[in-house]
Amino acid sequence: MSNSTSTQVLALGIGSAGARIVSALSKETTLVDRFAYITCDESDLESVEGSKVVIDCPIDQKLTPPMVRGLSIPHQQEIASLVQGAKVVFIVAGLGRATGSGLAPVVSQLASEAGAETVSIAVMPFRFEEKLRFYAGVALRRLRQTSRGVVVVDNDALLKTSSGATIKDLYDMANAEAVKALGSLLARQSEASIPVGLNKVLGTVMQDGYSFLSSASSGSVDKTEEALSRAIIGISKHAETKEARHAIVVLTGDSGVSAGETATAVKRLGSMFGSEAMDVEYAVSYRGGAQVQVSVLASGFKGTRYDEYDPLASLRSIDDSMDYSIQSGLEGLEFCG
Ligand SMILES: Nc1nc2c(ncn2[C@@H]2O[C@H](COP(=O)(O)OP(=O)(O)O)[C@@H](O)[C@H]2O)c(=O)[nH]1
Ligand SMILES: [Mg+2]
Repeated sequence: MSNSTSTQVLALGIGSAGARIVSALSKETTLVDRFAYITCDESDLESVEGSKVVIDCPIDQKLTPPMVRGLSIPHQQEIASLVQGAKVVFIVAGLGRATGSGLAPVVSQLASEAGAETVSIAVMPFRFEEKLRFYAGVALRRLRQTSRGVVVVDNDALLKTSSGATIKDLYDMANAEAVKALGSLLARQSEASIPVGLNKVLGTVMQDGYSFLSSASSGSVDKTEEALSRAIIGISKHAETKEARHAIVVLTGDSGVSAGETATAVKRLGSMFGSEAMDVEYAVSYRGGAQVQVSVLASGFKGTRYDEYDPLASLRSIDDSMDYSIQSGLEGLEFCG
């Protein structure tokens, strides 16, 4: 990697999930230079540091993604100045509710127009959130149109267990896993890691189709093997694994992660995906514990099973421009921003 110091990398959290994940990521040592947040709800940003844009939203109505997009119009200049100067913008949002689904595609478009390479990281709804699937599917498709790369993260795959947990526990658990995976992928060079570097991450995700990021940990005898296969199973639930063309595998453990284990993981990846021609990069971080966490970022998937969430996806004739809606009676808010 030759130009890491001159590259301005921005991570932008959108909505409640996006803000929490990016804020947690900001506490890790990574290649991200700058952190920023956009949301409708000030309480998302209480303990968050960095640039912030809060969209004025009515609190007495159930918001929808098109409403939030409409309400964001007066803030477009502010949003554009957040992304100003960034060469690479990672947009992180949970999809399925109003803010992330509504704003992530707009922000990704603004960032792309400002000249940044834009990669969106889409956190998809839990299985129990069936009602959120429609908006999540629509937003994912829009992100694909407005970003150079889209990385799909499945909320269910981030959980080790859900029995007896509160929603806050689920979010905390999922965020810890997501941040560990993103942090290891975007790790800086240090004594405790052999990072993969920004160029390879971007080269992997800036491809046609979708990328998936999945991770799993194991402490068993065959921990690398077991974690690796669980991470791949996480992807196989939502995509056709044999479509994978590029992959990065990151092993995070203690100083006992051996070269042999790493080599085995790299060698076996192609056959586990059923895609022998896949090109594989790897990285190792020795800052973990006795368990091994394996993160797999794979790209080249032509579609995802989330497309089934979006009944419009199959109707090619439909007008596909982004809809902005402004509630009647709310037009005045446009000028309060
Ligand atoms: N992993 C994770 N998912 C979250 C978190 N908060 C919300 N979600 C999920 O993200 C999706 C969108 O929710 P949320 O971010 O609250 O909506 P928004 O604020 O309107 O964008 C839903 O599927 C939530 O279950 C979080 O902190 N971590
Ligand atoms: Mg919210």
